[in-house]
Amino acid sequence: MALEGLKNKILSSVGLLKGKRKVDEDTVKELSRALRRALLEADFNVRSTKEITERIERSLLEEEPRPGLKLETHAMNLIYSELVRILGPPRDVRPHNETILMVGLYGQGKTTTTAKLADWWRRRHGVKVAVIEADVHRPGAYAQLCQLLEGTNVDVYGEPEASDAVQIVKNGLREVGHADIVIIDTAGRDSLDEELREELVNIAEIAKATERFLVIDAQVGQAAGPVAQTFHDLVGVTGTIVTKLDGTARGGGALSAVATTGAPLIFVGEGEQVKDLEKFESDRFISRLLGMGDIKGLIDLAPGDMDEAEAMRLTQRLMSGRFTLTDMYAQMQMMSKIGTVDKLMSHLPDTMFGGMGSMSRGQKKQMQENLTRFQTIMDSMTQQEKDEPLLLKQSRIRRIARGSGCTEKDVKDLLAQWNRSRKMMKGIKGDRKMRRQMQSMMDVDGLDLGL
Ligand SMILES: Nc1nc2c(ncn2[C@@H]2O[C@H](COP(=O)(O)OP(=O)(O)OP(=O)(O)O)[C@@H](O)[C@H]2O)c(=O)[nH]1
Ligand SMILES: [Mg+2]
Repeated sequence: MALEGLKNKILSSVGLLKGKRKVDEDTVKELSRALRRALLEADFNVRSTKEITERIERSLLEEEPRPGLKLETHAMNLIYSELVRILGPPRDVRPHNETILMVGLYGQGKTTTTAKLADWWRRRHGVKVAVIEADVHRPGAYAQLCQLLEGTNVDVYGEPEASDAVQIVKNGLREVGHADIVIIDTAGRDSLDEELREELVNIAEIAKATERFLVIDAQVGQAAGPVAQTFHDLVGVTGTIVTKLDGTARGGGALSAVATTGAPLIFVGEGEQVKDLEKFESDRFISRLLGMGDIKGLIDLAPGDMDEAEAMRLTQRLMSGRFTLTDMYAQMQMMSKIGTVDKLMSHLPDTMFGGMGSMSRGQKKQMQENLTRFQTIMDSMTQQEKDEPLLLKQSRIRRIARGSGCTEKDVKDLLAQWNRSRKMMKGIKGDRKMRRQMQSMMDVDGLDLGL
């Protein structure tokens, strides 16, 4: 995957500083060359690549790292800041007088994102939102949009039997054009299809769209740059939305798209549900991209009844090597409340938990099921038993199994998992590389876990 490639190459360029106490010009030049290659290969355009690498070179040579900070971490932080800078601060879209045209290739998530955006503005700003379904090529597009927006108070305009998209947009604007925000969903297109291109250009002209959002699947990778260019040439893209960031891909393509069009990332899609939309924040995105993990994101994902301090306390405890069943319970509770394991994993550094980030779908589903069962079992335990699981003898195991409606084997499985997790946590504590990674992650986020 393009993005994995980018991350690994950035890491290996930074690796050139390994073991060094002072920067020297030759190493910095070499690092800069490696970085330049990595960015170009990831479809960054030449101009922004040059800018990024020159600035990093200069900072490395001129800035002293903070005392105690390894040169590698220092360089990583510089790269991180540069990438954040290139992606720019988030841009706000006014919640009134906007007509937004959604464009993108087949199956990228245009229709889903149209519904997500409509619902987002409706909920967040309480304004009147309408959507127009102008996709006459995908069967059932109108029904799909209606279904996604059921019960949201968003007006949906469509003519499922009609075949002239431009006419639909005209009619639609007449019917629902008075809304504060009008979003127009268009047909997915292939860059080679002349007829669809013409249709899109005509729609853009009729709609006088104030924004043209390019929807791009996080998995697109290398191809994103040229795709973005094609759409940019057709309609002039003003904003980028990356979808499917909840999957394993981490959105490298988005960077290329943004670098190509200069149209900032505005939202990211993180699931199939209408509510799975997040406003884009460059710092968070880049730290995930670089596999630095995202403690801040993790805290934000934590359920409402768990405040930031509590989430930090738990993280700190997990890192400290003390790890009772109660801790595992809290951790699981947090995980299951947060929602899918997928979502959680994408916020953790890659190497954490032995590379769990690369679990198969089946394994993840299994983990989700285990969580539910383990919670039931732990609900049947006394506090003391949860604090000191080693106390659990056969008779107690039998009692707990009966109390929770599970088998004795289930209870033993839970204890075995605790034992494994405990060892893993100890491992993390003892693993200097892991600790360093946690440390650098904290540096980036400006947090101190006291590791
Ligand atoms: N996991 C995940 N799935 C998504 C996301 N966004 C969209 N999808 C799914 O991707 C598939 C395609 O989404 P659509 O919204 O139909 O895509 P489209 O671009 O409108 O597709 P066409 O109209 O065929 O061009 C659907 O199964 C969606 O549920 C996302 O952020 N995460
Ligand atoms: Mg669609």
